[in-house]
Parts: sequence; C-alpha cells; structure tokens
Amino acid sequence: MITFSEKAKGITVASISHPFGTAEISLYGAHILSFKPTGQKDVLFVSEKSLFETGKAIRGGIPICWPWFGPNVNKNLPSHGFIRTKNWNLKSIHEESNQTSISLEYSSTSETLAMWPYDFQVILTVLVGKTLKMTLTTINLGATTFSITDAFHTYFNIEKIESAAVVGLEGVQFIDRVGEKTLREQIGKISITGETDRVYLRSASSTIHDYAMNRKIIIDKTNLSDTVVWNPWIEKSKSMPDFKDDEYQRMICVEAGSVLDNPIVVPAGQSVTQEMTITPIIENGL
Ligand code: TA6
Repeated sequence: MITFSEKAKGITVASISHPFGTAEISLYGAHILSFKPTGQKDVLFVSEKSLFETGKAIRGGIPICWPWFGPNVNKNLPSHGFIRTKNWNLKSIHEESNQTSISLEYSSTSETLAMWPYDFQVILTVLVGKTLKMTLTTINLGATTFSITDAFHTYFNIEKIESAAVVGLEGVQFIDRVGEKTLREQIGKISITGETDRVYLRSASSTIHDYAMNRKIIIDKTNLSDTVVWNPWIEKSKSMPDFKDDEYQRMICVEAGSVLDNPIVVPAGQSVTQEMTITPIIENGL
C-alpha cells in the first residue's frame, strides 16, 4: 500500500507498506527517509534535529548529491548540488504483493540553468521489498556534453558506533579528508574512532557490520565508482545545528558515489544510469 501525507509545509511524503516492511520517501529531494524491514529496526538514520523546510537539506536518510558532490568552487552554490532541495514530480507507482516501486522525476528549470547551465532530466526509481534498490537516471536534454559528480549520501542507523565496522574496502586507496588531505590504503576493516571523512576510490560493494544489533547491511552499486565513509564524531557534531551532539554514536554514512575527480560524462542526448541496492540481514546469534 502507498499513501501520501504532508510531513511539513511543502514536504509531501510517500509511505509504503507491504509484508516485507515499510519505507518513507519525501518527494522533496526524492529523499528516502526510512526503510524498515519487517522485524528489524530502521536501516536509515534521520537526525532528531533535522529541518524539514523547503530550501534546506534534510539531515539523514538518503540525500541525493547531484550534479556535484561536496562544495562547489562557486561558494554561492549549495554544497552537494541542488537536487536534494527541489520538489520532484511523481512519475509512476507500481505495487506488487512483495515489493513496491515509485518513480520520481525532476527536470531543469530557469533557476537550475542559472546555477548549472545544462538541460537535464533526472529520474529516480525506488524499489522497496526485502531490499532497497535505487536507480538514478541522468538524461542530457541539451546539445552539449556535461559531467556530474554525485552520490547517494546514505545515513545508516547504527546501534553503537564503537560496535560497528565496514568491510570490503580492504586494500583500497582512499583520500583521507580530515585535516591535510592524504592518500592512504585501507588496512583491514574500517572502525570509527574519531572524525572520519574518506573517499575510497574505485571501490566495489561494501558491508556494514552492526555487531550490537546483530545486523549486516550489504551495499551493492553499479556505475558509482567511489565509496565515501563519514562520521562527524564529537566536535563536528556539536557544530551542526541540525544534528544532536551525541548522534554520531548512532549513525555512519557509507555513500555510493562518483565523486571528486571521477565524474560521470553524459553526452548530449544520452543518459547514464546508476544503481545502489541495500540488503539488511539479521545475523542471529553469529
Ligand atoms: O560525505 C561527507 C561530506 O562531504 C562531509 O564532508 C560533510 O560535509 C557531509 O558530507 C555532510 O554534508 P552536508 O552538506 O549534508 O552537511
């Protein structure tokens, strides 16, 4: 079943429920706020202090960073692009007994052209079942090639950060973006013991182990070459007005993206499709 309600002024949310679980997707930002498999805790984290105001980013869930990742050289432009603060249009809904899909779209406007001079359409299709699958298609409607950097900036709900780790990125080179940027190699699993902001370059699937919750979350991706691992830890948490001081203990961002110097090139009249699938598995007693 799928219903629509207004979560806040100008923010409509689609609520999906079926035997395998529930999900919530804001049409504002095409932003997945919740994915709760039956019998499990929410896979996604949303800050208790998140704003739900048009024009502002939602803190948590799965923000879509597009058409650029991170800050723009033009400081007047928003960090992580503009698409996460736009009201997308409902394109289609498809319900089956054990999964539901919803497609949303957003196309260039005079306002976006003023920020980024390209005609585009983006289509997000979310498939909710035992897994959560996101398919983002970028269509170049213009006459010139454009490049994007982008990411599914996923905030995962974690029982206790000190009892969590990310595996699958062993041996991968990463840019450590805390302090002086350095290029390093991942040795062993990733544990979070301080502010962490790393871009794992040309990395494949990864898995979050939440040992306190006895859950692992597998993150598979296509055409999203990098993986960003972020936790603001103590000091940065205090500096974020839309994030509680202690919430760093209950979340980790593992972001599937094509970021920094690894753009996606979209020739005129063509399209590029990127996919991420999140699979949460309870590891009973393991
Ligand atoms: O993905 C990590 C990161 O780029 C961090 O550097 C931090 O800025 C985070 O994203 C949150 O960005 P936001 O603009 O959503 O506050």
